[in-house]
Amino acid sequence: MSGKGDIGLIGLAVMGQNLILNMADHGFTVVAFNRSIEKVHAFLANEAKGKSIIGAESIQDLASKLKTPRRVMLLVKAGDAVDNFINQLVPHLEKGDIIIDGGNSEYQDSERRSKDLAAKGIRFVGTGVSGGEEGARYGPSLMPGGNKEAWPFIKDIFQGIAAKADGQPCCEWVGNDGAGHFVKMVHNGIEYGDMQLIGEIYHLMSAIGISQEEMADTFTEWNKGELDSFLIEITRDILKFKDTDGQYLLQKIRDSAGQKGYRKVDCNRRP
Ligand code: 2AM
Repeated sequence: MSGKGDIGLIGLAVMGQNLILNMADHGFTVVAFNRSIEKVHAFLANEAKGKSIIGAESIQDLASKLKTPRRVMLLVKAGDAVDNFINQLVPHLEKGDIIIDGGNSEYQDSERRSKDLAAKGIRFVGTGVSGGEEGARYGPSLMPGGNKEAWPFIKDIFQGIAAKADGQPCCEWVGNDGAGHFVKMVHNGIEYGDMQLIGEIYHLMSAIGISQEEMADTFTEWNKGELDSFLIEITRDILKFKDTDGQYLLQKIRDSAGQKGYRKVDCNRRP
């Protein structure tokens, strides 16, 4: 493909791949790179085939294939991997170029990176991304913050690919330095509070002998009114879901969970 890329994206796990495909669907040319290069080749040969997506063989190659000011987005594991890629990128960037971290970084890390990079003339953006794999592919909620000088250069891409609510993009600049990841943390806190409430309601309903069928009916009703939301909706569907033997699946799932990315999620069926 001729012409330079609008944005580079590093990290071809499912979130990264889906964001790239979403950007390509919205008319942007994306340069893709990953630590294990075979993922770049596999992506180009499959999901990215025929789309405005270019592969890069190295960080230097990625930088050389981008329009300036360069925009490079990271979708890699939070922590050292982000710092490693930033360190590798900086020698190949120029003043005014933009590094965007779209991973689940701690906001204090984003504050540090924003300040360190500003001292080098590089504009840093730390952005919350919400909506999971489906959201990344067809419309995430985006919470960008960091060096505001970067915003005019990324606004079209970000608001273009974001989910729309009543025609408005679910994406606005949220503030300086670590603000994007801070807002994402608060967003997650609200979500986990909501999940806790749903868990306690399920526990209470079970304790007073309400059948699973009646619970599903109650959640169905709740989802039609003021409580209409994704979490109430999926709880309704989970309550209704039956295994191949006709029994409710929920009762067969062990009541324990681990943390994604650190420990395998432990919600296997009971033996
Ligand atoms: P990989 O495919 O080479 O493992 C999610 O795990 C994404 O983060 C993947 O693209 C993965 O690259 C990348 N990643 C995880 N840890 C990394 C590290 N220490 N350095 C670079 N990339 C890393």
